[in-house]
Amino acid sequence: MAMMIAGAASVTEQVCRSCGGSHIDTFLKLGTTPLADRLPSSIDDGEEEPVFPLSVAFCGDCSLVQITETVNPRILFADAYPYYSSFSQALLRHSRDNARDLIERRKLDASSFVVELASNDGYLLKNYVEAGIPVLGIDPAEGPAAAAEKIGVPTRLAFFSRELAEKLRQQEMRADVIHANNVLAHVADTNGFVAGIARLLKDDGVAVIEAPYVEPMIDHCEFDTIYHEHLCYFSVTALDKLFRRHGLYLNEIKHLSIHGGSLRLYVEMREHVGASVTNQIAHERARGIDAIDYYLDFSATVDKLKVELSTLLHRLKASGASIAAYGAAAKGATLINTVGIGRDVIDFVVDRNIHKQGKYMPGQKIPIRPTEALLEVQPDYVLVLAWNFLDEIMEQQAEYRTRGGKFIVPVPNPRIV
Ligand code: JHZ
Ligand code: ZN
Repeated sequence: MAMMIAGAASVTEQVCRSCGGSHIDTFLKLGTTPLADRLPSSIDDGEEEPVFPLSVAFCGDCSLVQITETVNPRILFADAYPYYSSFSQALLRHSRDNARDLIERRKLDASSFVVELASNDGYLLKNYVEAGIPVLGIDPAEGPAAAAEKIGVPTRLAFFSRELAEKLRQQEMRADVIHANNVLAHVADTNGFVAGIARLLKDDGVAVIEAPYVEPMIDHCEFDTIYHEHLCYFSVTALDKLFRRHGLYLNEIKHLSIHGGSLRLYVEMREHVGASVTNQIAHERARGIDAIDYYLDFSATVDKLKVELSTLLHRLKASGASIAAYGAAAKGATLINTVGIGRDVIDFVVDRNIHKQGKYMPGQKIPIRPTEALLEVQPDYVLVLAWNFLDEIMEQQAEYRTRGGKFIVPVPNPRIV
């Protein structure tokens, strides 16, 4: 099973990250790409950007979809990690509603304890702090963790693991609620992370976990959400097996529209599996999501999208149009590097995240500017790299559109809106 790597920059896994089985079949190869959240500070800093293979495989034993290369997490997350959750209003609303719902449903108060794994800049836990509920954030990325502390969210600068859970438990810390949003797919030691959750949870506690769902990723050709940070692409079938291995039960799921289609998982020590879970597992079986065949066309679909997008952009460019892009998202790095969209096509990328502005997109080295640049320059088209926040972006850029600007949405099929 996937264990990490003392000094190596990356390792190629030979067995499944979850079950350890050896029946893993690669069904998509995206070549080699640079790291999606490692933004160069200059066009030519004399330093070669490291690239790593990006291939996706299916485990015939436990159904888990996963990439085969594991990049050292210290390289991925600790060093100048630029992702801050709080730059999307939609995400902040989504997180506040989640916290309020749990406070009410679980009757949380000043005697409760809420932990978030990968708490980033405190975007979620701040809602509990405001309600007077004790919290602890755990996150290895220095910048976001410091931002969380600044707004009053106590944060431990660390990777969560089985060992850390053990330490916290020795200090009498056990959680009523453990949040883990968009992190389960990111950890190299999948089993250690889940075992840690089992150790830290109170007997009647609940882990509330969000992760992108593999079904919409395949059905809507969201191949750009594949990058080295995302080691796993979960189905309910694969998740159910993963949790059971550690004495945890996936009792309830909710479907969320965030990030192109995600799942919210309610995981507990006590088994009382609800219809939302059994129905979804039956659905996955009926659609074949638990078998390799479902994934076999994906590579051809991705190739078709790549050609269509590249053709569209080059046609617009040849007609004299100017094109910028919106969102220096990690998924944008996969898109531009696998399709081959460079500075000859895109003049600049805009992003609200001040930690990304002034830097460059990985690989293609397209400059990242503040969003105000769209009205200053008024490019004819804007390729939306953060298409998962399309509604929020369109609303915010109403003036750019009124002046005649148009958006290009890359997935599931390139289209102009
Ligand atoms: P965003 C993130 O991936 C981070 P990314 C992470 N890799 C993960 O697992 C997935 O989510 C699920 C900017 N923006 O969040 C902010 C604006 O400028 O879709 C971001 O830089 N203006 C851990 O990076 C980027 O766009 C806006 O109005 O692919 C969005 O990136 C909004 C809404 C966003 O995902
Ligand atoms: Zn497996």
